[in-house]
Amino acid sequence: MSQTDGYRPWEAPTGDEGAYVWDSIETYYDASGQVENRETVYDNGVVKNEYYTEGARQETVKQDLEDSMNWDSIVFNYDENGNIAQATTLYDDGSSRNAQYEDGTLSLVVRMDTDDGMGGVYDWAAKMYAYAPDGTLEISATALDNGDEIYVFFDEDEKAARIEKDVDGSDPWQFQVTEYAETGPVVTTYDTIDEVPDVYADYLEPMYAYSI
Ligand SMILES: [Ca+2]
Ligand SMILES: [Ca+2]
Ligand SMILES: [Ca+2]
Repeated sequence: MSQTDGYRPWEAPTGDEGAYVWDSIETYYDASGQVENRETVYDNGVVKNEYYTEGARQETVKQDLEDSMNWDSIVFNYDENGNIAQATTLYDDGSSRNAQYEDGTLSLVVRMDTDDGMGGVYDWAAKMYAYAPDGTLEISATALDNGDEIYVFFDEDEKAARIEKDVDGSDPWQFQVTEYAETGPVVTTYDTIDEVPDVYADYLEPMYAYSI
């Protein structure tokens, strides 16, 4: 998330109504004069509240009060250096996205489908994306509504392997491993996790273990 959707108070123009996307900015200070809370109201009805403790940014909450965005709220949390540590989005369709960061770099994203007891909005229940320290996608995992799980391993952003775990018993194997070799995909099936090569098996944990 960039800061281009908002302007700092000292950037606030005067006598230039309507030229900026925000409607009002109010800043509150603690007894020692440090910023405690800043509330920005945008023209589209989005309200952003930034909270500070002893001058350090703690949390930012954005709310889509006039329903002009496809989400309802986004909450950002920060680490001790002021870098973004976590961002949680609740979408209008009831699904959610939680992004976790290490030293300000995206490390993990967990998407959860709407929990309405009827399968939700999508044909999956949860998705996970794990990123390498350099920011490239390493593994994605999807838990389908039928229980089956699909893992995709990436190598420098290229799809390297796909593993399907049969949970609903519709397939004669438990694991189907597709490796994308230069000569074309190579498919191998396994009956138990013990037969799956360690390079993959080590990551085939129940994906909920990755979520917070
Ligand atoms: Ca909305
Ligand atoms: Ca679903
Ligand atoms: Ca299946």
